[in-house]
Amino acid sequence: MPVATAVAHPNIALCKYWGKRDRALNLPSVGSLSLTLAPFSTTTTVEWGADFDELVLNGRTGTAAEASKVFGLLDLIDSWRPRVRVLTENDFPTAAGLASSSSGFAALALAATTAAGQKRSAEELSTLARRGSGSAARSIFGGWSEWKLGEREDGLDSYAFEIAPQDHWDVRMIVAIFDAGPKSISSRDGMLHTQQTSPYYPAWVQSAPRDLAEARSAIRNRDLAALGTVMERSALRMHACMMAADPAVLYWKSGSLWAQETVRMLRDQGIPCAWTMDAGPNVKVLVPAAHAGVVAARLARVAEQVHVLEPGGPARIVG
Ligand code: 2P0
Repeated sequence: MPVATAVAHPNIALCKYWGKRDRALNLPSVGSLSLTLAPFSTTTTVEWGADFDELVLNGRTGTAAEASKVFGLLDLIDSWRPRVRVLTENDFPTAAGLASSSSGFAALALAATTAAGQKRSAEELSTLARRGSGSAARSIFGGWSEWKLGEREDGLDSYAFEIAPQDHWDVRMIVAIFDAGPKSISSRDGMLHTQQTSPYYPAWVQSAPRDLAEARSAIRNRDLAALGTVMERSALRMHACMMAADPAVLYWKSGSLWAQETVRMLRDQGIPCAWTMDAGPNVKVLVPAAHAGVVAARLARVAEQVHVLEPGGPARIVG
């Protein structure tokens, strides 16, 4: 029976994806840009041919909603597929705003196509992973990647590409966890609700292209001050847009604000660093590797957990 195992790393967006122009094809309303991070990873094994469709996620049977997303993606790979067994493990908290769906669907797309005997290009894998979860399009690549908005109605030009490789810039992303539990509202529901009810949504969509252009250039120049300005602006605008939804989508907790203030204070003391936040209260801080220890120690005074992550490699087959 054909079996393949793939590993992928999660990514954290520096220019955020929030909102869809096509829900069925999972096409975004804005382009986005991210850093893929190690050592956090998802390892997924796909057995292409089993007695029944089975999803085991971190040692438990997947819920009906999880199974429908996973097997839905496998149907796109082969509509005449056999029954399939999927075993997937995250070595970090699931659904805590740490982008577990990004590594999860990237690993699934690669493991499943390999087990099915299909050879796909990185672009094709990214397009496929996007159908499972938007942010997964970016985790096919290591280092710094951008997910193109695309123009086509069929979405075939909406995939990610590498802006700069894993070893381009010696930075760290420090993840300060203030709540490792599942989020109050999923990204998928939160973004749909924001799109449908926030009066700021059109402004968010309009402002995104400039952020992307500035972030690309800051990454190429390894300019953390310039990148920091863009990443904080993108995160603040995304959250402002959510907060203006009706009712508000509010992921922040008191620790989130404390971490943001701490980053500003460290910057005033001459340490280059910048924060971002996703669909959860946890704060991620980008910092040159040489300053990571100081920043992590400061965040550890209040955060429940602090993880120091480094640029990771692309999704890959390991067995
Ligand atoms: C991002 N997030 O760019 C943004 C920022 C969260 C905040 O992508 O509906 O799980 O599966 O495409 O990719 C999280 O949303 O949403 C996300 P779907 P996804 O990383």
